[in-house]
Amino acid sequence: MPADLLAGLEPSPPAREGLGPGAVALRGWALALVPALLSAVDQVAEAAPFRHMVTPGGFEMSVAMTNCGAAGWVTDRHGYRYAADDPMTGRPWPAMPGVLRDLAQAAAEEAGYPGFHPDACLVNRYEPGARLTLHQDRDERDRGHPIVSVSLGLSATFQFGGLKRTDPVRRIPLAHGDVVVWGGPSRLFHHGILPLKDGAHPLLGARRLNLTLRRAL
Ligand code: MD3
Ligand code: FE
Repeated sequence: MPADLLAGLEPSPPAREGLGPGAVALRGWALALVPALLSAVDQVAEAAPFRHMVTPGGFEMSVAMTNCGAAGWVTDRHGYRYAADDPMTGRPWPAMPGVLRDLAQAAAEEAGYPGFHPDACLVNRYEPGARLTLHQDRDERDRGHPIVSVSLGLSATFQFGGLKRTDPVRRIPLAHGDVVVWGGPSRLFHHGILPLKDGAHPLLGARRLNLTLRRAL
């Protein structure tokens, strides 16, 4: 059957895909903005380089991180927290580029969370083997605000559990251009990223970037 006839019969992929209570995937939503997003990340990393932070337990994270916005997420031997200054440079984190702020606000609205104004963006950089063990995001002051995530580069397997660490975990692929809005009950669900598999993305090579836009303060 010709493709145009099939297109008339088959529903196009849904714009909004529910992943859990209050969690909405907008697949490919950031694709048109990729060049602007990548140059925004380059500009941020020039002022605040990617680095491997140390957990309170003394382990160096396999994911390299930087931040932009009024506050940035940091970890060291003293704990996890948001800080106004980059501990590596002693200067404030670079300002949040408008393209990030606007994308996050529009995605949150599309997912049913109008009036989202992020003040922090954590940028995670994965190379093959890098992973993020199951955790909750609970360092933000008001966890009633959603978090917007944007995935770029190599695909990763996201683990999505529940409120309890021992709740069953689903595996969900996150691909280049995918935007997910995590609000409601899902906002406090455990989640992680399995070790990144080797590969070559046409734009990013053997890398994955994940941007999370947050209301931290
Ligand atoms: C569900 N980042 O930075 S993005 C993190 O791909 C983090 O780098 C992962 O977990 C990454 O904290 C996952 C998807 C994501 C981000 C934040 C969440 C899912 C979330 C917060 C609450 C619930
Ligand atoms: Fe997280």
